[in-house]
Amino acid sequence: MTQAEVLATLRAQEIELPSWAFGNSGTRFKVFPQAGVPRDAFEKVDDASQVQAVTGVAPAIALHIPWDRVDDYGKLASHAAERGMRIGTINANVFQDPDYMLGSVTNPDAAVRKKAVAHLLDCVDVMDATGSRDLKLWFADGTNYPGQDDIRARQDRLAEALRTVYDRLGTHQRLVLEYKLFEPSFYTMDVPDWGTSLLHCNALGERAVVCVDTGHHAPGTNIEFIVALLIRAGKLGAFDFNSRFYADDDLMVGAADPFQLFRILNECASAEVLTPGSGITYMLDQCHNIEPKIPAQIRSVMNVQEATAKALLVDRGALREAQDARDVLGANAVLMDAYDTDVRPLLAELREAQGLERDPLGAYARSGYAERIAAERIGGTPAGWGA
Ligand code: PSV
Ligand code: MN
Repeated sequence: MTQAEVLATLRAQEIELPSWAFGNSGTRFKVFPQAGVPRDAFEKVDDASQVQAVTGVAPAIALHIPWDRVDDYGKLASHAAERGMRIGTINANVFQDPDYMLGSVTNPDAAVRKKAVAHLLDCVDVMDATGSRDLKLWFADGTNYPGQDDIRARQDRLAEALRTVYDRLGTHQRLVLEYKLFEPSFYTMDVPDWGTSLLHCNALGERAVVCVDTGHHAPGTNIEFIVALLIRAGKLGAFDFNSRFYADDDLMVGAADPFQLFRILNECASAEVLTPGSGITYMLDQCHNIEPKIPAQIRSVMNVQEATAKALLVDRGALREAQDARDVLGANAVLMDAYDTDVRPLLAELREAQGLERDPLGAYARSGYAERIAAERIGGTPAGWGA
């Protein structure tokens, strides 16, 4: 790939921001509130637009319903457009209502299942109003004790609910099914892994695709292998990027293991699926509990960009040659050469060429936005994920 092609791909890449990253969040021990936190989805869009303003590659914000419930979603979409943003993925939330203690769409009680499916269908209505393409489904559903419920029956209930939702989608819309190894259910999750997600997506049809949340695997899992398989099957729909040290830590992407992020993006670069035409949504799914939220999102976007730039710099010709020559060390060296490249000057040049400042974090700090929202956003209820 020539330098011009590398820059063009980096320019075209889009990284979607999660609305919930801008609200207050924490652990089950404590939420430490921050000054200037948005009170509603409109203010979350405002904050997200600051990330876009200094990076130029983050033009979409994902919503979580009902955390981001508003009376008029069309108005929210216009508000976003006025700020150079669009509404991206709609994330359904069927894990915070007391009725869902034993599951939502897999609950043994048909009335609870019906309520959960109704919410998912409401989310498709939201997509119609915002122009969103993707409905992202993550289910906390599962069991805590062996024998608690019938594993196969739960899969049947899940399949039935997914079918109802899939059939409601418009022809341009997609169902994106996320998996998670454990938590909050500890014995079985109903969608614990990529295989389960893929089985359901394959049964549903072409517009059902898998979401890989990087924090949702056992330690040591080779995530890039999963990514390669899903790309090969045409079933990788989205990433939820974040970092984990221990469980689903939701820390900034690239903070815990930048080399893993590079290896994942290397699979995407080698398959040439880094840009929006690929149908893969590159999204962050993070919470900033102790760090300032807007700079943390900027840092995360930069981390994805840096790993992407390194992946694009892999000399594919030299790699193929080394692989064909059975040159184990040579092939590995080609990859490591790219990873060891300092791409920060290249990205600074890219920004300059786009009319942006070379240093996004500095640009944000100098904008005075943080001080302004801290002074202006007084009163109201700061947004948080504990809706
Ligand atoms: C669940 O852990 C998850 O990764 C899902 O994507 C949720 O929608 C998101 O976190 C936000 O809590
Ligand atoms: Mn996620």
